[in-house]
Amino acid sequence: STTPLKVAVTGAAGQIGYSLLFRLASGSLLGADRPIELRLLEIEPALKALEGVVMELDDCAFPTLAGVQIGADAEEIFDGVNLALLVGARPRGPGMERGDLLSANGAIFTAQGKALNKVAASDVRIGVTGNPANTNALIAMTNAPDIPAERFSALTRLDHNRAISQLATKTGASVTDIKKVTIWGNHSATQYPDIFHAEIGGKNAAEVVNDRAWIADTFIPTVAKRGAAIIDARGSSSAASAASATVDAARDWLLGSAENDWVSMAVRSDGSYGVPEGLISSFPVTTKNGDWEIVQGLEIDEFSRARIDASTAELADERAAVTELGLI
Ligand code: NAX
Repeated sequence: STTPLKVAVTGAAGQIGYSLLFRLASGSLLGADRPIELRLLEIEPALKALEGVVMELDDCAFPTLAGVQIGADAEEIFDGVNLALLVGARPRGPGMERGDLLSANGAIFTAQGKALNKVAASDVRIGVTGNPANTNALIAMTNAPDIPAERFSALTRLDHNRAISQLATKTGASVTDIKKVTIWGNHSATQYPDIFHAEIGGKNAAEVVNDRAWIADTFIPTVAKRGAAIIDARGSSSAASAASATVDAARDWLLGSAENDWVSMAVRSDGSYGVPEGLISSFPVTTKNGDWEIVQGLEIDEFSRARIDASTAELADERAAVTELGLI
């Protein structure tokens, strides 16, 4: 199609935005033949910086970039969008309690959910990157009653990609040989990166690794705490890798996941694998034509069960907290 895909990005002047916009505009999402129109949302004080970013986008003369609109009004920016990437969020400031963080973000994601509900295109897909991503997605979804719940997802693709990379390094395999890695639960330190169903060159990954202690004591914590390690080394949180994962997730959602593989996406639980219904929790999913389906029938042993339960219990706590705050 030559009709531009209208893609909204929130928090567009932030550090993820500085990488994400250029990837989107250069054709990483749908290829070089499909034009893209960017709709960039920021808060008032960041609009001047965003104008600078748009000057740079102009200066790239991207053939795929059909237009850019910026603003601070969600209803104007989300008007007719086919894809909304909700990246902007309120970071935890000094002395901020978890409740403060949830209410600050609740204000953002209730308003954006309502605006999307009102003005987005009927085929809209919404991906939430801004933290706490799962619960922000739950808030936006609940505040957009006319948009089907399965159009909302939160990003765990960065964790998924991190898991693939760690596994490749450990085994000497190339990343393209590694399939069927799963991130379960929350995009937080409680997440469970699962390689018991993963494959390396067609063989079971856990058997190839053949080192339970490495899985439990090195692999899982390295993936789950990678964000903190990046902050420690770089002095700021993951940005280019988060942008890259945001593009990967949106591309696979719209165009479909690879044959004989799956991806990790945090989506509304239907109760599969004992994950409480209604939580936005990460699952192994296949995607096709803009729809996702949770991979069924995987055997979950005690080791995995305990870790999935711990992460989904944290999500249930977050849901209880935002329910109490009246955000959903
Ligand atoms: P920055 O602080 O650099 O940028 C965030 C931007 O959002 C700012 O420019 C701010 O003005 C804007 N913003 C705030 N409220 C807004 C609103 N109501 N409407 C529109 N824009 C608004 O953060 P950055 O490093 O870009 O990270 C963005 C979010 O991604 C954070 O919440 C971060 O925690 C989260 N991350 C999520 C990851 C994931 O895998 N799900 C990984 C990377 C990242 O940590």
